[in-house]
Amino acid sequence: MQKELNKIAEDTNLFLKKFIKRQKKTELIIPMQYGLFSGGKKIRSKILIDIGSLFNIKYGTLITIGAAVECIHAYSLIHDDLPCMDDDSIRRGKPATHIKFGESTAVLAGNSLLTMAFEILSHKILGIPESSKIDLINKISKCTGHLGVAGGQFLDLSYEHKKISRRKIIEMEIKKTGKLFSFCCVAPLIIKKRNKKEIKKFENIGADIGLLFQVADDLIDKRGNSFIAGKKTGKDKKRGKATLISLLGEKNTIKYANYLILKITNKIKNYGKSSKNLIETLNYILNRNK
Ligand code: GRG
Repeated sequence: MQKELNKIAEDTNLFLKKFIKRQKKTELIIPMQYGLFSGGKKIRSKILIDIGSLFNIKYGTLITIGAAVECIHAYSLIHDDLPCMDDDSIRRGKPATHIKFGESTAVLAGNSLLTMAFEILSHKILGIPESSKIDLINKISKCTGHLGVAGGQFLDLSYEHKKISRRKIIEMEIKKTGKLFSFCCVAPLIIKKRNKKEIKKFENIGADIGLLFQVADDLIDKRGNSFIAGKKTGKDKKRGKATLISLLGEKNTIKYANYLILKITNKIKNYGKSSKNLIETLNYILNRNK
């Protein structure tokens, strides 16, 4: 699994470096590159490739779409670390972007990475029909805006130090973390112009992957090693974050995570033997330590 992730990271970074090289240089490029190339598992791209292989989408096309997703992901991490958000100084084992370059530069580098994602998806190098590009851009916009990642982050911040129900925590985590995974799960179906019902099914799979990912992230925060994780741990309790672990306890949350893996497995097992790649990725997500 690590070897595959390294290969995806290498190919994605190569694509992004070439893409950026073609552009006119500005001073914002340096902090943008810092946020993009400071590491990162590229797990969202891996999910995209796992699902894309079920629908026979070319690897190069998936790497390009994944690069756009990684731009949005890097942007969300830069902004997440800002003092007005989760106020973190270390990310991926290095000073957070605002620590290295200052707050205003970090905000603008983040904004520029967001728009670069749309630039990549609308570019001719994507190699898919224009109508599919529009559908992809429409979907990723919905997944990242107030109905998705930004909306989820708003809920996450507003739930601090409050008693929040399981239903509301799940809704918040699906938006904050799940929506970008949902995009990765439906992008191949959008390209193949599959029907709405099947797209909805894969959107829900993405939401469950997001929940699983967030449970693992919360476990790392609770019991992980900050050196290995590359970020401060033990922060959720201090900030009074509403998490499934704080509500259900560690044991029940791990049970819930295994239930999510089973639920996703049952939904994808009829898609041929490549579906085992996705199941392997899900187990990696739950058992990761960074
Ligand atoms: C609209 C995209 C967008 C952002 C603005 C700041 C913000 C609103 C949202 C924050 C969303 C966020 C950081 C959710 C947490 C998701 C999460 C657990 C991220 C860690 O992902 P990894 O472990 O990171 O894949 P690496 O470093 O491996 O890339």
